[in-house]
Amino acid sequence: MNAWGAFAFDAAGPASQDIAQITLWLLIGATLIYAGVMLLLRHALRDRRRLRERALLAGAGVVFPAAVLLPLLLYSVARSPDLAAGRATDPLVIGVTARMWWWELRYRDPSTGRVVLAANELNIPVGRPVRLALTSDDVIHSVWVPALAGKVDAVPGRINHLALQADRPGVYRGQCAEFCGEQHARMGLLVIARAPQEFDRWLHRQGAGPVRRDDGADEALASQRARGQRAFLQAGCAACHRIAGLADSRLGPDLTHVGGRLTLGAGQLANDASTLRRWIEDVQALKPGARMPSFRHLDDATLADLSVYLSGLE
Ligand code: HEC
Ligand SMILES: [Cu+2]
Repeated sequence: MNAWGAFAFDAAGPASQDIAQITLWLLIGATLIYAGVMLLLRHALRDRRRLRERALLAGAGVVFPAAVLLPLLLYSVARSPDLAAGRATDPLVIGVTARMWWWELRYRDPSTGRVVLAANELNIPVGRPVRLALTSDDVIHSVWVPALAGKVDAVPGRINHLALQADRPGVYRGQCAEFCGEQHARMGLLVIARAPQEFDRWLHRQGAGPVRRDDGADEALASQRARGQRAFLQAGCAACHRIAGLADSRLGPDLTHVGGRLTLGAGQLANDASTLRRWIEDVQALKPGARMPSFRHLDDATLADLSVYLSGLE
């Protein structure tokens, strides 16, 4: 997990570079202020002389704010507008709806015009400006991907924008940055920056139905998957989840391509058949309070069928 970029000063895109620069200048300003205060303190302690009132008034009231605070204020105000909306005229717009405690993502596939749903892992093309259109379905959340951009709130009933761009391929760790309840700390967001053609292929694949992993002629596996699919419907998973062509609820993350994600539970667990099984069996132990019940009453065989079926959806 440490390979994920998550450090604000290791900026991987223009917005985070802007922020790193602003931070640097504010830090230099703050250091100057600190040094000035320490000099004054020394002066007061060592020489035991009081500053003359006039000097203090002129210095602290006029010279200091004009020379230090005003430039810093103007500088940071002048650079801020670009950060929210971005400079790009034709960004890739991605809808992001924050939920307790995961993210629903909406793309539009330009080749078909269709809306493509995804969850928790924000795939973007390298080098292209992206604009997130952020909202929330319950309480206020906030998106922060330190290596790529600043922080913007997701507020119910509003759409806020956040410009973000990755100049290097990679996986960047993001996080909900506004306290939103019990599992706020486990509301991660991964940004996966891919080469443009690879991104186009990814988007196209997400828009299509689930693709079963090619297992050749493994009939035992194929029938286990078929049992898993039936169990999905029988156990009531379809009440909350969408799998294209099978189930259509959006109370929980879209599972049409869940097997292709790196993680489960909004960045919490590496995704494989065994973590999937643990998740289904006892999500309340892994992410207490999550808006999904544990399925401890299912027998071992059913849990295995379900997890093999789901991890095969890529
Ligand atoms: C009452 C609604 C509800 C039901 C029923 C439900 N889930 Fe969920 N499920 C959710 C929610 C909400 C989440 C997101 C939890 C979180 O990360 O905070 C989730 C997350 C998941 C995830 C992780 C997805 C990801 O990308 O992180 C999987 C896998 C999953 N559910 C499978 C199932 C299966 C299999 C069943 C049936 C046995 C099921 N769910 C039944 C609501 C539900
Ligand atoms: Cu939160």
